[in-house]
Amino acid sequence: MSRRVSLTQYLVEQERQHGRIPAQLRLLIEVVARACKRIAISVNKGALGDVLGSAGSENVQGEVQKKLDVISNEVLIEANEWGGHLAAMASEEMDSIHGVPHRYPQGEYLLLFDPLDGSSNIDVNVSIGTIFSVLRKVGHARGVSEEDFLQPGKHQAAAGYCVYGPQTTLVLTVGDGVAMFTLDREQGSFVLTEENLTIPEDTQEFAVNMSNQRHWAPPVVRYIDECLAGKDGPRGKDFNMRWVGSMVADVHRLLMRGGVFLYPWDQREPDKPGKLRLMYEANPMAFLVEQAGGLASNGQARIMGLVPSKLHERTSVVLGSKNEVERVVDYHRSALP
Ligand code: P6P
Repeated sequence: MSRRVSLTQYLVEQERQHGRIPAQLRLLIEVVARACKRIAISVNKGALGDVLGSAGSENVQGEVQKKLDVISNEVLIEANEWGGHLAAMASEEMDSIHGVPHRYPQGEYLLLFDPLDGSSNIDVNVSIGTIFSVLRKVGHARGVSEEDFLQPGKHQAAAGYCVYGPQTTLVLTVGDGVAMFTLDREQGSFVLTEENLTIPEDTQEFAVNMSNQRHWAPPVVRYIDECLAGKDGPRGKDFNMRWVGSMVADVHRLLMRGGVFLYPWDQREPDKPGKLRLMYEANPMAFLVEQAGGLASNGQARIMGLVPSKLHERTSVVLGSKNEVERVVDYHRSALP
């Protein structure tokens, strides 16, 4: 079997051929990938290591932190502080940004992450993952503030996730398509297993938490009802449903075989635009999905066009196969007064 291309070789060749991965960004991606390998080791310990259960604390979202949430966050912080590629980091698990300590050189990038997405699945051995987004620090003033992070997703320099499932898989974009790397545990490195991932424009599979159905806005009720009506309904075809409860796992599936993922606004907390976080869940996934030929919307507007007003802002999410997302957006548009 021919030798597989490692993540390092892929990044070096991308830089040589396309000049899209400056040295600092290449280092950032390699450091994040190495951190994901360390997180995978902790995740894979399960009951054999002191890593399951609650950490006995809450995060800024008011959610109970799992031990692995805290461990994963610390792994990413420690791995990224010293390399000179970052100015600061932001995490779902931290109230405010984390500047690179002054004893280390400052870099030009900002790193945002959900260190372990899908925490409710940790203790029941269902796939979870790390999501990350990379922005450039605008301006050259020394020091960094939360305002430096408040950029629309279309300004991302890179985005990706690592899913800790039957395989440990890193999926990455730097704005030139989507590549997938699988962890070769014998070598201890990520190797290229898919390049130019493409999402089919049509699908017969949707992902949504159906238990929220009575709370949705009419356009989402209409879209899902038509999917459920199947071939005898207005869509003229049957649909399948999947809901893992880990965005990483649900998005990975639709990147691999098509599908549409929805976490829409609902009336339970009408002032909240949605459950998922814009900057370190929706934006990185939207970048990957768009780079794979799909669409990512909040129901009315392109997710990557949204200008955030605060770090932990939430959004409604509809993303995946182009023609399905367009249909959901059309239903929202035709429901307007
Ligand atoms: P629910 C995990 O907590 C998460 O943020 C996403 O990964 C996932 O898609 C969603 O929430 C699941 O939410 O309400 O179905 O538990």
